[in-house]
Amino acid sequence: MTYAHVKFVTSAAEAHQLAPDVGREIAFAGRSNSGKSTAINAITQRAGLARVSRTPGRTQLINFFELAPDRRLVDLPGYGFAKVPEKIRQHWLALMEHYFNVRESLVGLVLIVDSRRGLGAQDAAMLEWILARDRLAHVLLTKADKLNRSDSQRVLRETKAACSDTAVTAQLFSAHSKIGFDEARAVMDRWLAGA
Ligand SMILES: Nc1nc2c(ncn2[C@@H]2O[C@H](COP(=O)(O)OP(=O)(O)OP(=O)(O)O)[C@@H](O)[C@H]2O)c(=O)[nH]1
Ligand SMILES: [Mg+2]
Repeated sequence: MTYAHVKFVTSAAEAHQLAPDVGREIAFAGRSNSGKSTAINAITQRAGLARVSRTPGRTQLINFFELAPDRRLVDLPGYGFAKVPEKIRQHWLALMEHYFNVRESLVGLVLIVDSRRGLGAQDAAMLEWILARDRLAHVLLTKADKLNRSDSQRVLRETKAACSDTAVTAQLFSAHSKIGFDEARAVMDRWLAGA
């Protein structure tokens, strides 16, 4: 799969605005500020494709990007930001539930986890959600440049151990230090291959 021709398709704030549900797509989910948009930009080598925010919780839209005809990446709105008003939190929950329940083209979830935090309760709930729907999941432990080697290896080990009775895989990633791009693309290529 080549990522060079990626382009923005559409943003959805409401359930009826999702891109057509055809082909295969991979969703990126994670806490606010975990580095979802940055990871999409890094993997596709397109700075500024997905908007990177300094204000956590800013992306409240589902953003669709097309890699090739019927092959998409999806940037989901982040969770876990304490200052989000209850009304927005409820809207987020309803939109995510709808997306995961109806989306037939969804093949797998790339779960973005800040390596300094490790897997949290909401991340684990997200993995359970996706596994219950028989989809694949891969964890990117982002901002690995912020940890030394032994700490990053420990987080990777702990994450793998936490997922050991599932098919969930995990790796270290850093957009800033260009760590893990090829490994992430290899997983995504496998998921996107096929009819
Ligand atoms: N050091 C370092 N910082 C990173 C890395 N990836 C992302 N960041 C920083 O983390 C912050 C959040 O990145 P985003 O990509 O906007 O995170 P997000 O998960 O899309 O955030 P929301 O859309 O608000 O949920 C930004 O200030 C990024 O520059 C990385 O690999 N290393
Ligand atoms: Mg974002």
